[in-house]
Amino acid sequence: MNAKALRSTFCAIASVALLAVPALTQSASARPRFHVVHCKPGSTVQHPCMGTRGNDKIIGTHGNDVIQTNGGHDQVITKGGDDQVNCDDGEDRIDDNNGGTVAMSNCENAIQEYEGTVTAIGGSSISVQYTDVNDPAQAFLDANGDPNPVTANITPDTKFEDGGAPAVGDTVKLEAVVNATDATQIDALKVETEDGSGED
Ligand SMILES: [Ca+2]
Ligand SMILES: [Ca+2]
Repeated sequence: MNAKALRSTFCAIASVALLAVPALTQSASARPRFHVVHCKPGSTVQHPCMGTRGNDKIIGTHGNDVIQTNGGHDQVITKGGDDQVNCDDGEDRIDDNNGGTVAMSNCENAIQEYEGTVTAIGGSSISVQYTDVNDPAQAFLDANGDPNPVTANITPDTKFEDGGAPAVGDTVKLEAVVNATDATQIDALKVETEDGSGED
């Protein structure tokens, strides 16, 4: 191979490398802000399905899973079966969207969801007569005498979506966490007013 051929070979390789660089940069910037963790069947207490230290979407199997969230704000989808979810620091959302039971430990900061009708609202609290709740909400209710309506504190961090604060009689989805200093109280994180148009 003479010098000219060598140079043209080098140029060809260099152009390929230059073309490849923008593609790599693009895929790195399109990375999602949370990690998706797919659990493998057969997780145990000794070998749980482990989230990362950051924010994860942890997807269980249809069977029994033992899931460790491992810090961060995680969304856990247990997918049925009899599951055990061990929470760590951070607010975790736990959805059991296919029946079965979910035992939770250390999940005080799991995000509770209540869907129902506003029975009272003021500057410092909102009460909701619920018809549907998620597992963390049910665990809180069980530990506090099953109040219905349930009352949540409105804090400076409470977000009102879809047109601001609701009125008495509105259908809402309330998301709340246990109060940091009083475990018998919950703080509203987000109140979403349902528009009643059948959108679901
Ligand atoms: Ca995590
Ligand atoms: Ca499961």
